Amino acid sequence: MKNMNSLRLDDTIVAISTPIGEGGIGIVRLSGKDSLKIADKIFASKDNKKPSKFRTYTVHYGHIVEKVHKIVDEVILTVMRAPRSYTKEDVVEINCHSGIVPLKKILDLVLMSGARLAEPGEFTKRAFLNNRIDIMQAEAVIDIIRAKTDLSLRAAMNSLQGLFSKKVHDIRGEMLDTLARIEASIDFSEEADVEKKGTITILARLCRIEKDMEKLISKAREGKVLRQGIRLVICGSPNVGKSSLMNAILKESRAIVTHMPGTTRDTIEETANIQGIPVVLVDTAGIRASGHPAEKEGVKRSLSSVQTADLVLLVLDHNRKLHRNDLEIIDSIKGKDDIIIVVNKKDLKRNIDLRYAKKVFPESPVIYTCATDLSGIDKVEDAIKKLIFKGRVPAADMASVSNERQLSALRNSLADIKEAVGAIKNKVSMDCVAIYLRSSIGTVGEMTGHTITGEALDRIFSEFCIGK
Ligand SMILES: Nc1nc2c(ncn2[C@@H]2O[C@H](COP(=O)(O)OP(=O)(O)OP(=O)(O)O)[C@@H](O)[C@H]2O)c(=O)[nH]1
Ligand SMILES: [Mg+2]
Repeated sequence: MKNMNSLRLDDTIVAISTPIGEGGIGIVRLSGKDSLKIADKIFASKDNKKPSKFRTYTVHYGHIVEKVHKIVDEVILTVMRAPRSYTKEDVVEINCHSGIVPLKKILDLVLMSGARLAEPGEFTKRAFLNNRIDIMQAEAVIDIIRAKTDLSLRAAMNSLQGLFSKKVHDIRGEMLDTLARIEASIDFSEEADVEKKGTITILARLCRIEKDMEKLISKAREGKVLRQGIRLVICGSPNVGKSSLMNAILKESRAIVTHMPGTTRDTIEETANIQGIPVVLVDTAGIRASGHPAEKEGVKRSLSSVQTADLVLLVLDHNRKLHRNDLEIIDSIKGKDDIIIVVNKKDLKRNIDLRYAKKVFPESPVIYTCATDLSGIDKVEDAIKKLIFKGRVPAADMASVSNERQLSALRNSLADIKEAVGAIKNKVSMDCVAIYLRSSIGTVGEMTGHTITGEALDRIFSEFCIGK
């Protein structure tokens, strides 16, 4: 079995915790009950003191030695004793010279002295299994490592500090209380009057839980954006200025721009930081009927990337009447939610009539831009932010990150709460309400880690890098 070790806590793990390559320092990290004993075997200092005698959170200069006197590297060793360490176990960190040779050598020595190579994310997994952090905080650690913008980073830090998970725990607590009440009412309610009162209170509680969950889900959706970013596809007829807009938003000339229609033939992706939100911009080939096979393929790719977009910039030319190509594009993206209409080349004379586009997308903002002198680009950015957060820009200190797993657990859990509310309103038996509520509690438990399976844990931690 692949992850036989993954739930064991009785052995000592080790990994190189810094990226491999030529850098200033490299760190080899150990965690587990034998960490200090192993360090004793390989660390030598002038005063002959052994790491197992070091006080916690102290730093010591010395050498890593192989077979009594052969010096491997000059190091600084840090001891962090259980339970006040990253994993809640005894942790030893060896700061050595970076570079693959000394790092690998020290790692091998530690392995030969009785440690086991850590799996990716296993240090963080131990912090979870030893109850220092919950699963949402563990996931936040990945997010901190991968944060693409300042706002993403701050949000991930908030998650790590437990702001988001506290809300989820609170809701779960409410659910458990309510379940207890329901169970009591099933057992004891003899008198009709008492039963009716009890039902009203339970209904009120469930409705409050439902509201709280809805709020949390909208926050989680914003959190998912901060974590993963959104895909914004720029589409339109040839030559309207799509690539110029992409470059303007990126503030660099990434995509080739020429006066020839049909310049872009493949989709180009680049990540931008738009007011703190990581946005993957996708420039596409202008959509038109073409006989050229490369262009035809480009058009096909444009249409399919529009389907996977979170947000679409529909680019039109201020200087030109709506053309058959434009109309076809408008019809092909009909029904997508988040569309921003960008009327580019506003520096040129107005020939466009927007009535049709406005009729098809009555909710969409219309923004006039000139990609060549950058005017209006900031308005496009504002519109993107507004659409993503539905008008409510997340306050940096409130935002937290969340991922698809958390979001879908919240949604499933809410669905059960809604069933429970419906069951009470339809006077279905309390037993049935309890079943829905139990199921909902189980799903929330997957988020907090109360009812998570070993397999799900492995999936979460497999996202980590080695040594974290
Ligand atoms: N006057 C004016 N010209 C612009 C503006 N934006 C782009 N252009 C010019 O329009 C031409 C086409 O621009 P591109 O950005 O290549 O257009 P595109 O939509 O990517 O075109 P394809 O890749 O062929 O589909 C270039 O000559 C640009 O310099 C603008 O706002 N005003
Ligand atoms: Mg182009």
